[in-house]
Amino acid sequence: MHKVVRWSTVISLSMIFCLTVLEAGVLAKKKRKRRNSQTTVAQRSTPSSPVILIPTSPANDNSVFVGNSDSAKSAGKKTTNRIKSISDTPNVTATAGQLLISEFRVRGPSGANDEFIEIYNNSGADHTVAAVDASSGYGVAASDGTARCVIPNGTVIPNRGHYLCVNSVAYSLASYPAGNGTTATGDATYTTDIPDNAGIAIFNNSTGGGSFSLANRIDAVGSTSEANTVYKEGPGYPALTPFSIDYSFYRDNCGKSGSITTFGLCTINTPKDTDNNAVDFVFVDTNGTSAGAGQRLGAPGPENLSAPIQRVASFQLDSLDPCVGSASPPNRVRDFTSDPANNSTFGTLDIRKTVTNFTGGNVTRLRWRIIDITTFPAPSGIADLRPRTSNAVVVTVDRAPCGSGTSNVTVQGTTLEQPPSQPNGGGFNSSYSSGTVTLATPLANGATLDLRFLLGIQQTGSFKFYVTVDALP
Ligand SMILES: [Ca+2]
Ligand SMILES: [Ca+2]
Ligand SMILES: [Ca+2]
Repeated sequence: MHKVVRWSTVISLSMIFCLTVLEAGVLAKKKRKRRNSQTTVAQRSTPSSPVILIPTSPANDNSVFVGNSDSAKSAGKKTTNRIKSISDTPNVTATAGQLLISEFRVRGPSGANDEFIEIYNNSGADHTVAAVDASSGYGVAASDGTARCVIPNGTVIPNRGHYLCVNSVAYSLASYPAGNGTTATGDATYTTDIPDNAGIAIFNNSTGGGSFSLANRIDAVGSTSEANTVYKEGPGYPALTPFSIDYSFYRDNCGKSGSITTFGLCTINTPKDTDNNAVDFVFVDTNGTSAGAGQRLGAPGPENLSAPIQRVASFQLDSLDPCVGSASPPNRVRDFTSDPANNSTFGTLDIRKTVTNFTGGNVTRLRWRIIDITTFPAPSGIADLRPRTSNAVVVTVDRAPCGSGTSNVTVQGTTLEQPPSQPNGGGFNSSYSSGTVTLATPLANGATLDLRFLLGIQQTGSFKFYVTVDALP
């Protein structure tokens, strides 16, 4: 039903690339020392209105990205030097907003039981689960008042880490990549269907009954058709027509509520919780289906305890070739070859970057999450981009000191992570893996990786593309 693929018009491309606050400096003062990039951010001219269209070459590079030099480096040092406390403090029960339902669905291609509920640690520190009462942990319940999962007392959810609760009757995303040799299997499972559009909440206890109350609620999400206000925040997300599609609702982690047409930097890079489900959650599916809660191409990305963790502050993303602008080859390459079979009717946009690890230690797993993009169904004048898998290429670059000779470097490809199958290409909330970073071949602290992000173009126009980085030591 609802086919996504509609190739339209022509215009060209321009872009915004992103991650946190990053590469902003590159735009305004690309040849200045990295040290200055952070301060440049505020001064740089952001495309709050659609960028000027240029017919043949993508100009107006507003690439933003992850990590910034000084902050990244200092973050790495702090990590290295931190002395762990040896005092034995009691675990403290999570309060409202410290854990979030960060992504979920209550139906999928395998039917009504193809469900998952992802919990995110938003507390700013590792969290050890400790029920407020004598019960066994935190209950994750649907609005029928029945717990589907309990996160057991003593479970440690790392800062910015996740816990995944799945319906084992029909959950279909267990093979989505997670950590090293692990996939997105449930940390806990259940077998009782959650009705379409029913609310879900996490409580500070698993006692249930009257203990599943507003006062004991840590977070909730429900639709406009959910009657029990304990199980939603605000009026609720727009109720869905229950199609069995590969969809999810995930929390906005850019600050634009999933808008395809809003340009400018992302204002956040972690899940948003304003206690208003209608603006905090973004609906995506792999066909760009209109199901009642907004329409945008994208993919579910369930994350469990083993999944890599967002480390934007500990990486720096620079242009592959620092001696030319980030919108110019070899940093950005526009290929006009039409390739409809690969969602590239108007060719491709190839973005090349150099990432530096400032985590303070080895990185053994690296992936990139798309938090903002122009994609289907973009209106005329705005690019419809389709993230796709790429292979390694050898590229000639100039590097500091500029003008004193070139060298050839291998730019590693990135893999669009599946399942779910993304025959139309990736979109919002899809992820790319840097497959050369592994346990056997880690990226050392201070080391760099040259990599590329390949985007098919189904409609030309102004564009934006922002990612965050997830990593494991
Ligand atoms: Ca269901
Ligand atoms: Ca909340
Ligand atoms: Ca997720």
